[in-house]
Amino acid sequence: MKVNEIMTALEAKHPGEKEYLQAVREVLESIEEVYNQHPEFEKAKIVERLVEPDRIFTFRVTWVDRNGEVQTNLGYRVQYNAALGAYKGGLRFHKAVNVSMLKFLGFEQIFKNSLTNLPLGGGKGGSDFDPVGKTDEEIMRFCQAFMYELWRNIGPDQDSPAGDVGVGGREIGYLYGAYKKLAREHSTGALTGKSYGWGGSLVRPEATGFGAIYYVERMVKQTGDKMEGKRIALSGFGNVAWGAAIKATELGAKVVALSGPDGVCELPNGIDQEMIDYMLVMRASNRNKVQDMADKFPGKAVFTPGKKAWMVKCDIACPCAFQNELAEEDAKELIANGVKYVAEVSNMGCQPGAIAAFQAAKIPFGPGKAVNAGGVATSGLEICQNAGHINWTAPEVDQKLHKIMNDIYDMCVKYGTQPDGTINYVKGANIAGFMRVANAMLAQGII
Ligand code: 2IT
Repeated sequence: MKVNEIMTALEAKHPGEKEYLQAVREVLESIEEVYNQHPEFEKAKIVERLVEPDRIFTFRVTWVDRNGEVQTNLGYRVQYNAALGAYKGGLRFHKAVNVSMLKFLGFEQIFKNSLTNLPLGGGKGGSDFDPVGKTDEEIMRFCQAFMYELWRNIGPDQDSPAGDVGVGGREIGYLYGAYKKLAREHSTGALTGKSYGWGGSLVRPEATGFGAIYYVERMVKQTGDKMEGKRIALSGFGNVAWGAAIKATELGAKVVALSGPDGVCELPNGIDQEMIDYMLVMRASNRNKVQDMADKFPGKAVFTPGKKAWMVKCDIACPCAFQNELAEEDAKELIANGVKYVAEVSNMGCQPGAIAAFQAAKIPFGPGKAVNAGGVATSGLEICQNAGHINWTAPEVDQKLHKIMNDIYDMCVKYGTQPDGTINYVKGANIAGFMRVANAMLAQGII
């Protein structure tokens, strides 16, 4: 396999699909050396097969807004790779959603799901529906209209969507209600991120953030350092940042920044329980403004419009919002301000130039597909509970999540340790994730 040749062919075949091409390039560059040591991979054309989704559904979603106006959006589901299990991955509702974005997310999901060591294939879906400013009724009507189309293509042994940006517990509730009515069965494993009481798992809401901080804790300990007293900057204020804020605070770190599309809130004394709870209120309001935190807690949160979380002095930086949200110039600013560790919690949250800058400065950098895998891992645990008609306690789920994150971290170290002793977590995660999928594809034949 020669990365440049494959990329040139892919660019010709998928012109303009920037995010998808970016995600593929990163993986191929990481695995090139190992891949070329396995002629059986080359013979079975594993990479050529892996970069193309098994199938993509695109569908029209028509619904009626609060003014009685008919609205039409596009809905998608990318079923990427099922070598390890039924397709699994979130649904993203955001105005910028398109096929390229969902292909990049679906591609990343294959490797992330593989890292969890659970039987999960890779998929992703969503819509260009913009939840910002929508009423609860509008969200419900949209979710129902979306499920009119999607329901035939999902199920616990087929494809099991979950939440992502713009899709949380409320949306999963409306989506599941519609699914159940259309499918005429209570097939709980068809969606994850459900509420506790009707198939949801305890700790699933917190899991992405908790898992990320478990991974960060290992990165910190690896250097002989500790979490206590570390200043941590988080971008976003949604579900992922919320879980990360809880766990980081519990481990003695200080959350010094949260951000939104409108600017940053600096938290000079860290975050307290009341503020953590308020993050959920902010998310449910659909206003998408982090300034609301400063308005609610004057003095404890200081808002600056237009400023990014990366301009705040910190020891640990964790992008938790959106892809490519941390650019090379942000990385340079963080490095100049003394950042010690960077962990991507959002999928592909850092631009390639930013990752290169951190690695050149020898700052440990954890890639999204490993750092944020606790979310989908706990979705896998939710499916296990659904299949067995059981509910694990919160400590039981948390313990399993913690073990999965530790195992992922160990695999990243195993495959990512370089001859000079440094750890390239990006390479480690990509190789570890790839090997499991590639071996499954080999065993299952040319299909
Ligand atoms: O990016 C992700 O891993 C998710 N949005 C969660 C996927 C899942 O199926 O829980």
